[in-house]
Amino acid sequence: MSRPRSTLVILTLNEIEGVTALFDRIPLTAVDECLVVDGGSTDGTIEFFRQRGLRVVVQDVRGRGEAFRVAMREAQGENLVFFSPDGNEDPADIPRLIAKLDEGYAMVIGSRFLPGGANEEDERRFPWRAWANQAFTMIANGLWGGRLTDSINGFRAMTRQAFLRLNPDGPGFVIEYQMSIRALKLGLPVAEIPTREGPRIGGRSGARSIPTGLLFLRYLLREVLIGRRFQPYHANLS
Ligand SMILES: Nc1nc2c(ncn2[C@@H]2O[C@H](COP(=O)(O)OP(=O)(O)OP(=O)(O)O)[C@@H](O)[C@H]2O)c(=O)[nH]1
Ligand SMILES: [Mg+2]
Repeated sequence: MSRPRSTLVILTLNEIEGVTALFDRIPLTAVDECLVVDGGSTDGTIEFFRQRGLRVVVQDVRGRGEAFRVAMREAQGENLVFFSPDGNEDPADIPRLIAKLDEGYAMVIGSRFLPGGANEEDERRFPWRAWANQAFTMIANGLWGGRLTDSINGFRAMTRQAFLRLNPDGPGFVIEYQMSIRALKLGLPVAEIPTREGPRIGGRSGARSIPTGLLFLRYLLREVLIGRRFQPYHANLS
């Protein structure tokens, strides 16, 4: 059985305001499959998508890290794009991420720090968060020989094969950083394209700065200690 070429994975937890504002701009026709992975919304987000005929998988275990693992099991496409409809990401960039993947990259990350990119929310409201982000990226580049500018951004696309090889097992918001680090460890071809992060549309941020920063430090140390001793995800590796 041949797989669909591309899957758009929409990640949500109580994101009804963003979803309502952005839904019509999500380029569903640019992908072959669309899957919503929801962390247990109680604000109507799940019903919103189901009413529009989209498949929604509700997580048994909460957290953004777990959402990626659900996508690893459920998404069928050869290429996967992850999109968070909270206002931070521009749906118009979805086809640009896919197009870059088609050039032969294993992973394409939306970067807020490349020329042409922007990090409006953090620059205005949380400048220290932008500095911390860049420090974590510099550390990953230094330790594993990368040239990334935004290793932690969630707006990204990757091939199914790359995703399964990275087999991210981290919790919460460290999952993207872990995937970037592992891609560098394996020497996978990773590209970035500039993306502009706009302000949150509504709802609430799930990422609290200090606990998230400490989680990053813990998982950075763990990745240093385990080196390349992480196994590809086997169940679906085909
Ligand atoms: N499936 C799923 N999605 C989640 C979960 N937690 C957060 N999300 C979604 O992931 C996206 C990013 O979460 P945010 O809380 O905005 O994190 P952030 O972008 O780092 O923080 P802000 O700067 O405040 O926007 C949003 O679309 C959330 O709805 C979860 O447990 N499961
Ligand atoms: Mg956000």
